[in-house]
Amino acid sequence: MRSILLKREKTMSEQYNMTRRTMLASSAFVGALAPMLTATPTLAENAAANAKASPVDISKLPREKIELVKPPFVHKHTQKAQGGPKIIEVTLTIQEKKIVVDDNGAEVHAMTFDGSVPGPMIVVHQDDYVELTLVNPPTNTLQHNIDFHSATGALGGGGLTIVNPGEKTVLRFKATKAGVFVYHCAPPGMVPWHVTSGMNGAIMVLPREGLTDGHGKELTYDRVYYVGEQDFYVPKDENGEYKKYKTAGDAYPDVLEVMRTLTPSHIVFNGAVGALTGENALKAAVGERVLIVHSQANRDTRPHLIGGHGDYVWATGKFRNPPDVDQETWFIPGGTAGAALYTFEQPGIYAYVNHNLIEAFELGAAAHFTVTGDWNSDLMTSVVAPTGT
Ligand SMILES: [Cu+2]
Repeated sequence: MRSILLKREKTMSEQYNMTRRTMLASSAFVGALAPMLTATPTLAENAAANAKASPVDISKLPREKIELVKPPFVHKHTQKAQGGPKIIEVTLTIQEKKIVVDDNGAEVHAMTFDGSVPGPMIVVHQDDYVELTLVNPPTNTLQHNIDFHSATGALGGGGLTIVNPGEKTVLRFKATKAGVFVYHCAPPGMVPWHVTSGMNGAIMVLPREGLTDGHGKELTYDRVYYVGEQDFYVPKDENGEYKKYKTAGDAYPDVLEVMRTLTPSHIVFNGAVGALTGENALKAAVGERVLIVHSQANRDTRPHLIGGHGDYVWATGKFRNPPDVDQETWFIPGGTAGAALYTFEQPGIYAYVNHNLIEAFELGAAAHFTVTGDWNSDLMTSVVAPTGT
């Protein structure tokens, strides 16, 4: 028994790495994941074969090009679909870049879609086709791809989109399920490293008729914000200072060691501690209906709006389910995006947090809403101001 306990099983990453090396050496390989790994190119081949065998004539569908914007903002879109399904063209350019993730200068060699953590949110309607151009510029050093949780087949597109530096690829998938979904990089052997280096984002697939409460009532929003929660694993030196590295590759062995503790050094909203607080606070006005989309590609989270509520909440983000109403805190499992709709009723500064309060206040998972408007004394009033007894 003891020897079994001491003999650590190979991790998924190690098996992937071993298999990749073995595959490169063109020799036979063993391991529990071997069938899955050999299946990857087969999946890609199957997808290509199926596409040839039963072509879908979408040549007459209108095309629309979307210019993505940096989170927490979301590109212009209509809440109800106008006309029939379209082919929505979008481009994501992968950027490997060093970012600073807190006020003390802790650095992460981030991997990003379009330069931001999280990547931009894409909005389409159910049954639209998403035609994504994924660009890996020659200035990058690593192989990447993209797995859309909203897509069907070929590892969410991951099996068809592996791009080396200097390459690009175009993937088209049909958005058949309505909801908010995570997308993330998932290159063989390095999935969690890329995801926890910032390489994730979200897509919102709206029902063609827009959002409803599940009982026939239309739900619309005046503003939408995209909050991407990110756990980082920055190694420390013997003095407890965050270590700095020249490249992502240099950092990898130490980062992997921290990752295996499952103890993040930072848990932040939109790439850094304070990225959505103070001057960068999200804005709203009393009476405005605000949709907050919140994704976490790797770890569970529990959003809470201090002093407010989730009027309508799709905690796991899928719009064919009726939303929960009047929520205080909602649970979003790792690898999921959720959505909450709230009409602000009081002015002031609200903190929007991960209500593991240690993660919010000590590690960074907090944002602010600055809300303008008139105070409603019926909802709350100070009867006796704090005073000496
Ligand atoms: Cu990647």
